[in-house]
Amino acid sequence: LDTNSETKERQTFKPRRIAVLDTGLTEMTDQPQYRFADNSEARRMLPGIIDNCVQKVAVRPDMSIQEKKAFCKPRRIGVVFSGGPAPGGHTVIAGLYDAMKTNHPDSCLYGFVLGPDGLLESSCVEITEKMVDAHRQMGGFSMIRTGRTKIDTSEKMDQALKTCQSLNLEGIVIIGGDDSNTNAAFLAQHFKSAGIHVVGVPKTIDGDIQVKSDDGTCLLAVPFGFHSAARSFAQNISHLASDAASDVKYWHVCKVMGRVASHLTLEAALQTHANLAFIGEELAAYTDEERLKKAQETGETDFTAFGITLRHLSRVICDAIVRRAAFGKNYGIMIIPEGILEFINEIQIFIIKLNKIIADFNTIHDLDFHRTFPTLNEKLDYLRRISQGMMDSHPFPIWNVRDDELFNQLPDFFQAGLLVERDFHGNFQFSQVRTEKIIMDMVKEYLGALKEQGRYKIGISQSYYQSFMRSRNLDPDRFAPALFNDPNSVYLLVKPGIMSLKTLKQALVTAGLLEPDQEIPGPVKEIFRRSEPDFKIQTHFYGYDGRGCDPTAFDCHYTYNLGMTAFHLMAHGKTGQMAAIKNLEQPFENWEPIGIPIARLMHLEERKGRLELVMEKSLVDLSSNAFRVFKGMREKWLAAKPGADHFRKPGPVRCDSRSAEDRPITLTLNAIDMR
Ligand code: FBP
Repeated sequence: LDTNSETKERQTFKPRRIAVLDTGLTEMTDQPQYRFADNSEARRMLPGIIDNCVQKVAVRPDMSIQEKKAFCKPRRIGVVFSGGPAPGGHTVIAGLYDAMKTNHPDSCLYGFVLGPDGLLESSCVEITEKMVDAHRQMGGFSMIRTGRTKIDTSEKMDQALKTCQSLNLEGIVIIGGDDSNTNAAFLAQHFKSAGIHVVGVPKTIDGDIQVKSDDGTCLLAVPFGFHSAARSFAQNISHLASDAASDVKYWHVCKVMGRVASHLTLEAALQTHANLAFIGEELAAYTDEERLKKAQETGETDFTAFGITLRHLSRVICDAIVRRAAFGKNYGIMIIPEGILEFINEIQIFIIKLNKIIADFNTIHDLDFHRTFPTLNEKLDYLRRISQGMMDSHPFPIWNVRDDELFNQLPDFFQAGLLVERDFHGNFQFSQVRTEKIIMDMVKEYLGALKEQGRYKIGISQSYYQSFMRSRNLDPDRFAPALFNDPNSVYLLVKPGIMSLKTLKQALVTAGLLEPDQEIPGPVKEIFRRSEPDFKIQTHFYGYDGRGCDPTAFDCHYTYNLGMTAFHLMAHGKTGQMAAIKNLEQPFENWEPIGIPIARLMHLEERKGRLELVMEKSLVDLSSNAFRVFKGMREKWLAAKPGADHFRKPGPVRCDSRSAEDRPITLTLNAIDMR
């Protein structure tokens, strides 16, 4: 690692310790008041951990010498990163390591290398103080690296158990997202009889692990990594905003990570005040009132009335572009969530159908779809054969001729994107699809039509027009009536309907401003040309860069205490629990370390064409304060009127709080009682 001053500052930075954890001597108490919906499948598959309660970590001041001896014994614990990196992972390990060593200096922490593969292949290293010190408060998961392998068969689970037993481990800590915590729950169940404990730690920049109990109490407001990644994205986007507002010639289209949920987009929008941002969950909730009405009148069911279509979305984007252009703003900042396609009905249907087709092919033929049909053409040919009823394996019309026709209308790169191989957990890999291209191609096409119709014009300010004409020795008032809609407004729209220089000439002649045999004066031609928009975009993907950034102060304090909480859960023999900190939205003094029973967070979800028991993702809540504030502000941020934009500059990511808000804006807003 490089040792510049920022690195040194990070390595020596001391995250705060929650007072309860700082004492080192704790007890756990069941918190049965926090209830969760009962899922029968979770009860069937995870009987050993389904009845776990929320755990509260409290100080145990009166530990007897005997109890203290039993509690403060040398321990052997394993730790594994699982899934994509998230800022703060190394600090979780530091918290866990420090808590173990404080508890007993002879304790050993083992890191499994390259994620769950390390557990399966018994590939691990003993984590030393030197390793921990070199990585404190540093981004990435480079200390022991990570992977996405799913431990989903009893053979793999036995293999993992063997590894833990051969190292004589008391338990393992799995630092991961929803799928990794799903893994943690199944491992906890499998390891239970062997007395090996499994504790999860909620990690993911996507922000989609959030837990509320049935009575609405927030137990986990945000996973770690979200604040840092969102801040990193927002900072980059705000730099683009400075550039865009300076050379005023580009629309910057920023695709922001978040496999499904749009939490990162919402946070980045609130941080930057970008001109346009889309929240996938809102698009899915859209209802086409007209279609609905028509369907009700005819008594027919029209499912297409629900959810926005790609075409409709492109129209909404065009509308914003045209409105800004009318005031001379032929530039802007747009944020699109990576997982937006998941919320577009027509695409989601394709994704689900293709998942099923691929899964069925793999099962029925015991082959791999992607290896069997390596090229796009071969895949398309297989789909065509299904649509024509030529495949016995699909006797029901999962992919009919109409699907095939629609699919074939999509551009090649998009077809290939929709057919991209699913990850180990059966997730569609949105990060590999050029979502922004498909949307922006449609936008460009429609803007072209609007330009032809004269509805997409660059507004020119009156003062600019006047000084321009005067600088060329022409009376500004002479041509204004033919060129502009409303000569009295500050910004003037070049008259709709004037599409070419030929029609401009006709308009000038009709208005009596030009003789038929006269040429249009050069400056008039020039100002007319300047009103012709040239829609230019730059696309950006904010993903891996923010995922690998260093943690903010919030994430440093948060993760260190998560690591310590994981230790205490383990030391008290808890299993199938996820370490969490309650009251993150409140001052640090109110933070409370707790354990959340993972099995109670599971539900059935479509994966690889079949229903699987997985931890439920938390999506953007459209009734949340954060979304409502965004909705209330977005017209202002669009700035489709005269005057400046409202871009906001979030500070850089630092490990002290000097320049970053001390927690995510969405978290702060959602905690306010707005009734
Ligand atoms: P986790 O769920 O593991 O935290 O990863 C989330 C994520 O960063 C998504 O935002 C993104 O779609 C995905 O990982 C990319 O995955 P990969 O590393 O496989 O390209």
